[in-house]
Amino acid sequence: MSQPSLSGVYLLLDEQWAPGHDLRSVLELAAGCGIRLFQYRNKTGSPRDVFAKARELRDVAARLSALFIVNDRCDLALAVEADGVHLGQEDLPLDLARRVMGCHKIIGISTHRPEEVTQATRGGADYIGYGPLFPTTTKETHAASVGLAGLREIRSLTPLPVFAIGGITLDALEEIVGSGVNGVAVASAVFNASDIEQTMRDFVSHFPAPSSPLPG
Ligand code: TZP
Ligand code: MG
Repeated sequence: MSQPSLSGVYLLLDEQWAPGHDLRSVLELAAGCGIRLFQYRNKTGSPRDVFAKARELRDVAARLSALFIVNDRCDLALAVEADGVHLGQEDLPLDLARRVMGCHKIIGISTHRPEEVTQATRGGADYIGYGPLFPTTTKETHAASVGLAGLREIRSLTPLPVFAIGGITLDALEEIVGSGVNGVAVASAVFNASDIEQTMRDFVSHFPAPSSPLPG
């Protein structure tokens, strides 16, 4: 199986955004479609409950050699031995998160304005989420949509992998990829699809396959 990297399709796994789906099965199906990067998001469960669910998903991801990131909480990310944590602008500041996570774990951060992209880059993030790209009903956000022009604008501000997020659909994917982003973080376009397997395959097909590991 191809090596995971910080690019391509980043699937957001949140029970509230995936009614009727078993997230472990979705993760397994997604990995079979070529998705190598997953984030578990749970804003409502108790820490113990979130830990138990994250641990199950992390085990599936590890078996499939996919990267597994936990949203919001460094403690839970470490407790489940995730590959990293994804922070928002209101979560632990990057320098403190790095102190908690150590230098080998991945730290991603959501950004909504060019200044936040620059700050995250200087602060030592490993990747950046940028958005909302387009309006979406999945998450209530007060940030204005950045649009394709906004995505192009920040490309030159950071050498870090950038994932566009928010309202991303297959229709717009060619243009989104053309803006220079490294990947897209998605939920509703996958979970609301009538054929989620085909939709995931279609998403993956817009990105180059990660290069194979060197022999030997
Ligand atoms: N931030 C902005 S939109 C979003 C997050 C975490 C969730 C994903 O949005 P969509 O539109 O369901 O792909
Ligand atoms: Mg957060």
